[in-house]
Amino acid sequence: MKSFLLLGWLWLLAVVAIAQPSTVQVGNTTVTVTTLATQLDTPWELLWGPDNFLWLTERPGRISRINPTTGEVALLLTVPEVAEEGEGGLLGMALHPAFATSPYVYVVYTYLASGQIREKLVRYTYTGGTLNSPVSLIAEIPAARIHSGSRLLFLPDGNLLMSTGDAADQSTPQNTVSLNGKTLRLAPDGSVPADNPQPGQYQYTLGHRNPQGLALGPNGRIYSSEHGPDSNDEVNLIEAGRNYGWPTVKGFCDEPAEKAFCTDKNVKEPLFAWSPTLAVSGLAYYNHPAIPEWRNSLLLNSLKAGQLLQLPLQADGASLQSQPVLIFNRQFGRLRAICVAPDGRVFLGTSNRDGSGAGTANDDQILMLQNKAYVPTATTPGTLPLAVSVWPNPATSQVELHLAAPLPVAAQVTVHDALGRPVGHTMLPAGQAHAVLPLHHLRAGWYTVQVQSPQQKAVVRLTIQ
Ligand SMILES: [Ca+2]
Ligand SMILES: [Ca+2]
Repeated sequence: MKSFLLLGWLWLLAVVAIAQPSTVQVGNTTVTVTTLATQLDTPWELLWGPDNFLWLTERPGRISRINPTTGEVALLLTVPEVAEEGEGGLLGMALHPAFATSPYVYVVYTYLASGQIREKLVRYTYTGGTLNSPVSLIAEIPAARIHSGSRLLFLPDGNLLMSTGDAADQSTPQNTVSLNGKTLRLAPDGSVPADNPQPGQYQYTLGHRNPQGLALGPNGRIYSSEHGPDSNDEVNLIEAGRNYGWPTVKGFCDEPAEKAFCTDKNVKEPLFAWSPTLAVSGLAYYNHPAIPEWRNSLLLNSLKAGQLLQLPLQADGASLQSQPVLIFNRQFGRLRAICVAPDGRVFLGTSNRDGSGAGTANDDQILMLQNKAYVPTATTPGTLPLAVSVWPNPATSQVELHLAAPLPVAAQVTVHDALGRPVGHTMLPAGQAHAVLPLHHLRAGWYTVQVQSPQQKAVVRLTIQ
């Protein structure tokens, strides 16, 4: 009876601890951590969708949308073929960048073929609130209970990156015929882009062990995290055609046996390496004014160490500016999934039910990090709403912008893509209420057009076909 009561109290304390937001101090900024969703199982990928919902994979095979305000989790599909063997299961996910007109959802998972663990990349179509018409783009990739990767990331050029692990076979990463231990680059239809480093091959980089994070930075820079063996977890800058060393090289080219290989194979050294290892995982790029201390930084989760780290980048993004900065240290257990919302909030997924963690009644959880004191420009007191329309909408090669009345001062017109990145800019002169914006350089998809003067602002949604 006593132990029952004690357990009851512990449970209550755990719920209270979860329900109340905690804070972490980041320089001058107080970041509030709130639990958005609970009782998930090993969230693996977390994305901010163009529908302003979070998109989630859970390793047993579920794909869901999460309302970022209420935390309601709406299941879209349980992928029937997923085999959650060891560290495998449903892993990375990416949404087509022109989702409004090409509503494709890409997922990578492990499955069983004749009793063997394999990995495949599958494209679903999002229609009618569910996922239909699976098309297998790359299948029969050797996999294992460990080291199967795998993250997906769309590049600014419209192609898709997929990272793969060595599948516990160290002969694969340096074998250019094998799809394992690589970063693969493919067109959205699964074909090999004509400008890949090796003609006719998916291979974009080689020499990887077990990639667990993939993120896009400014100027198209690509960052990846991967697990080392007993030492040398790495964060790498991914460059076309480069060799990342595994299994001959661990971390930097600093041992005699590594140096000759590094010279011979033009090995790209990591931006940073951790020994002992942390089990680095989800990786994201942050550059929002909401948490100014994190601007131009990578945010990196870790499983074993349970840490969230900030990796400040140099202005050109090619190296780190300083040592990693510790943000969380085991407060939430194992951390894996991460994404940054266009409004500067950060969402994290715990990974306490992945077989290596303890797990509480609320695990796994989605955590929301935000600076509640941040006031975005759009609602700054004194900024008045502006009446703006765009025509046609959807548009193709250009769009006409109309203000209800001309402004006494010049206004900035900025087009942002679905992820909040500026992709076009023009100036609307004082006294003018009409402008034509060229769109031919933009891909089909969802965008916003922002018009801003010192006192007034408007944001309208634009679809490009
Ligand atoms: Ca390496
Ligand atoms: Ca080394």
